[in-house]
Amino acid sequence: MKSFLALALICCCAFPFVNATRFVCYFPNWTFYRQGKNQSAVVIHIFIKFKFLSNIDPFLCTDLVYSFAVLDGSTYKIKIFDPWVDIDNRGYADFVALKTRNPQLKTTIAIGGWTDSHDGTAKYSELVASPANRAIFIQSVMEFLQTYKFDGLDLDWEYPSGESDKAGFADLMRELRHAFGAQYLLTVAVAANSTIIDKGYDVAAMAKTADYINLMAYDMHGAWEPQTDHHAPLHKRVWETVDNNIDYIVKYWIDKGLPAAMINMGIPLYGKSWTLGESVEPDFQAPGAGEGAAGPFTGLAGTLGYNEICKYVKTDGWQSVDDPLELNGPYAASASNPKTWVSYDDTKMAGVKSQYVLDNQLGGAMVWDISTDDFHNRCGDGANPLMTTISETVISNGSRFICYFPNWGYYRTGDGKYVVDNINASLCTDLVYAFAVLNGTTYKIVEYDPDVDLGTQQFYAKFVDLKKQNPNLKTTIAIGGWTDSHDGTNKYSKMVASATNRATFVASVMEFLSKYKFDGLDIDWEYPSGESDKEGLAELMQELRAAFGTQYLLTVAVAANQTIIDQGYDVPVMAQTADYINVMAYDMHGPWELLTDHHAPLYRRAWDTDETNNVDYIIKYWMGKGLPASKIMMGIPLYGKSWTLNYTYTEDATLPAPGLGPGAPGPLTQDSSGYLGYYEICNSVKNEGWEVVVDPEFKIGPYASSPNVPKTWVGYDDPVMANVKSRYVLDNGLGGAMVWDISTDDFKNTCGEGPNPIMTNISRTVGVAVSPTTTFRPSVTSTTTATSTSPLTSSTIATTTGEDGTSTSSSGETSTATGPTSTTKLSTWPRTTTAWTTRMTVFNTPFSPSSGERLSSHGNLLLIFGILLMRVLNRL
Ligand SMILES: *[C@@H]1O[C@H](CO)[C@@H](O)[C@H](O)[C@H]1NC(C)=O
Ligand SMILES: *[C@@H]1O[C@H](CO)[C@@H](O)[C@H](O)[C@H]1NC(C)=O
Ligand SMILES: *[C@@H]1O[C@H](CO)[C@@H](O)[C@H](O)[C@H]1NC(C)=O
Ligand SMILES: *[C@@H]1O[C@H](CO)[C@@H](O)[C@H](O)[C@H]1NC(C)=O
Ligand SMILES: *[C@@H]1O[C@H](CO)[C@@H](O)[C@H](O)[C@H]1NC(C)=O
Ligand SMILES: *[C@@H]1O[C@H](CO)[C@@H](O)[C@H](O)[C@H]1NC(C)=O
Ligand SMILES: *[C@@H]1O[C@H](CO)[C@@H](O)[C@H](O)[C@H]1NC(C)=O
Ligand SMILES: *[C@@H]1O[C@H](CO)[C@@H](O)[C@H](O)[C@H]1NC(C)=O
Ligand SMILES: CC(=O)N[C@H]1CO[C@H](CO)[C@@H](O)[C@@H]1O
Repeated sequence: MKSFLALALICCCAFPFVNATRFVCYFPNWTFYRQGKNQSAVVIHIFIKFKFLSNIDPFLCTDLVYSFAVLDGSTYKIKIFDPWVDIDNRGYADFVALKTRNPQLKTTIAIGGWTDSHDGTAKYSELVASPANRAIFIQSVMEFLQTYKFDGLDLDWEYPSGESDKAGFADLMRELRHAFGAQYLLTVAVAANSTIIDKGYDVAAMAKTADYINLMAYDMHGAWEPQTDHHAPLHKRVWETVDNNIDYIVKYWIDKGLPAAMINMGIPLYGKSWTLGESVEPDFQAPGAGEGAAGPFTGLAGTLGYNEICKYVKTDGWQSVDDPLELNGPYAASASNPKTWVSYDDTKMAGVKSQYVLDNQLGGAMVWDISTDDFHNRCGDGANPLMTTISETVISNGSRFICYFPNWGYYRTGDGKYVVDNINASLCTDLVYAFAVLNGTTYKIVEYDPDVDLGTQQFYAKFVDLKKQNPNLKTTIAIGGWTDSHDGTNKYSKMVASATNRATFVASVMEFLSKYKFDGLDIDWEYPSGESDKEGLAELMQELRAAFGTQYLLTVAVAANQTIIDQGYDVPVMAQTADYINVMAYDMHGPWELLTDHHAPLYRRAWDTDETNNVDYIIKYWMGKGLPASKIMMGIPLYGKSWTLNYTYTEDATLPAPGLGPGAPGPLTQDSSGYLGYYEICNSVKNEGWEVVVDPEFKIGPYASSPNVPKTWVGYDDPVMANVKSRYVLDNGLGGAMVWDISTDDFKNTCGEGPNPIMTNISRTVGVAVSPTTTFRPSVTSTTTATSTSPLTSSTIATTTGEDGTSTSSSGETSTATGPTSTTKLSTWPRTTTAWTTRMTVFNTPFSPSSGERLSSHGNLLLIFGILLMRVLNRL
């Protein structure tokens, strides 16, 4: 218990903002048995269900709960319910094996459920009432979790009731927590009924002992009642006489002392149905005549899976009626008589509820249960449309997307000018303002450009104000950068070397963050080097963490060079103190070298003599030194590094090609020689005939070269390569992606790939920005049936056959294109060639003079000339 609490404290201090929202999904064992119409169909169906288990997207949920194991009422031990399904058919084994595909996933086992809690015995009451029974139970649970490799236990006793149950259940939870320590999750599925809560739960004890609770916020109405109603209403409706809605219950739990962050709000993937009498008009509060007929897959009267309902609505003419006020989800009614009336949550309501989870800072969402989402995509909304909506809203894969904003974009002109207003606040999770600087005399953090940061432009204020557009956004300030780190004074080394200077710095940072309302500090010292720097930075980070507590984010931008990492960073201390680390995985090659190469290669290529100089190696190097993957934000450049090639060299550019130094500055960025923003490159390709060559293996992004002499050669990442890198982030369980910097994506959509094409792809791929869904979402027709008797102003929904949704989405696509004139150019752009591999083989070992005719034909003179030129350029 102590160790658990201590661990919890460490965790909450070290990850103040990285409280990845949970999405808990129940997986029921009995789907295996669902029947088709005849015997052979049964076998086929069982087969499909097993396939279904192996087809579960292991990234959709953060926690999967296997339902159920049961309580043996004679021994008080946890017991396998159905050995044929759970063991013989590898139910448990395949389930926990999903973790091999997503190492972050938690797979737990639930005990109980309605049936086991109501087996006519009082076994749960007897269990919790006796210390001896509890001890036996806990021992059996420990063995069970270990044997079957579950990550924890979910208690689904429906429901403890009365003082003895309440006290006994609290005792059981304390004892389970003690036995589990930090090794296993302890969670509880709880009621959404205030009477039951009062009677059964010692909320204070649960708050101390559970990792989280799953609020079963559904079944609040059903065919046991005489009138139809929605079984999972989010808010109070006018006809509610007693408070019986989710919002009320969530707040009830919080008022009783359960932290909001412990609550996972249940969202049903099924509906509750009534049969209506012959002459009854479908509506809320319509007189019902018992349970609706069973569905073809779920086979249970009074209940229909979403997969059944959406099919009825889509193809069988059931009318679905939406609540325009979004107080509850829709209902649907069959065309036939007697009518079946069913209330359920659709993708829209799942989105509304997910947003409620975020707005109220709950711990997450939960669904019961994953077997009734439309996992086969029968309704054309995509596979698992409800769960995907919830997942994309509340967890987004837990990834972060860190975006650097340079304040000097203000000084660019024309289409290059980039100010705070150009930022799309919903693409990134964290925006970092570059840069503030260190005053080398006072050792205080100070603004770099007072007129732009404050003064006339008020960039700081506008920047932190972006949080109004995206309440989940973090806005931090970076200190340092290349120039400030290289001002010739060694001020960063001096600052970290002295305890007094560090204290001054930390105090100034606290004042700065509070004054300008930043959410944290990003340290961009390029680079600490040597023992004194390394120790000093480690101490500084510990002191900053102590001062920040959980109030501010502490992050560091770090090198992608093995030597520099070894010389400058105390990785274990950084892992403990930083919220996350931004790996500057670019500038790994540049025109200071004689031969062109891509500056941010993801993988080693055949000719790499240095196996360490690629992103993959460096990311793994950081991990090997003790930085958890979840704290690594992998940098992706929004710019290219360019060379000027040999003047007379008019053949196609190659990789590598002999360079004569940096390419000319870009027409809009004009930042420096050897550097081009992505929008400059895509425009050169689109409008000036630059030729693009793409690596078919995507070990690196493309390179482009100008047709004119002297040729410019530039290696860069485009949206396709950014997508490859984003998938690398996901596949390796990294914390997220980072970009340097947002002012050079094609933010004005000058190339017709959409605004911010690279950032948008990263954001959507790592799951930050929600992808537009190609849904069949029914469109509201003009036949509004707002009647005076109806408690809702309900509008009748016309159900589409799918064509409607498709045409909407494709017309949406056309409207985002830049216009008819651009079509022809677009069709020839981007220009790619497949000649890549043949060209590369010529230069397999480029550093050896004998390697290939083209290189040797340039001779040593070129190399010598290049070195001289480089020296000259380096001085400039
Ligand atoms: C029984 O199931 C088989 C296999 O799915 C199917 O081909 C056949 O039509 C079904 N028969 C009936 C009567 O539904
Ligand atoms: C809550 O549960 C109690 C006891 O089972 C029941 O009598 C009551 O009707 C429920 N309340 C609501 C609002 O459903
Ligand atoms: C900002 O990005 C989001 C996510 O991609 C997108 O939906 C939205 O349209 C963008 N906003 C603007 C103004 O481009
Ligand atoms: C550092 O701060 C001192 C005292 O405020 C000031 O006089 C000096 O100009 C600052 N130095 C720089 C480089 O800004
Ligand atoms: C890494 O940095 C060191 C020290 O600055 C430098 O000598 C070396 O060339 C760099 N390595 C690579 C692969 O860039
Ligand atoms: C990102 O780019 C990849 C590769 O071009 C593409 O397949 C994918 O659809 C894009 N993703 C998004 C969300 O735009
Ligand atoms: C999460 O990451 C996995 C792994 O690449 C991916 O397949 C999945 O689609 C992502 N999920 C979301 C919701 O973005
Ligand atoms: C450029 O390339 C040409 C043709 O390969 C070669 O003859 C010439 O020496 C090179 N120029 C320089 C400056 O190296
Ligand atoms: C505990 C529990 O409900 N388990 C289910 C597993 O599958 C069997 C077979 O259908 C069901 O009867 C059980 O209810």
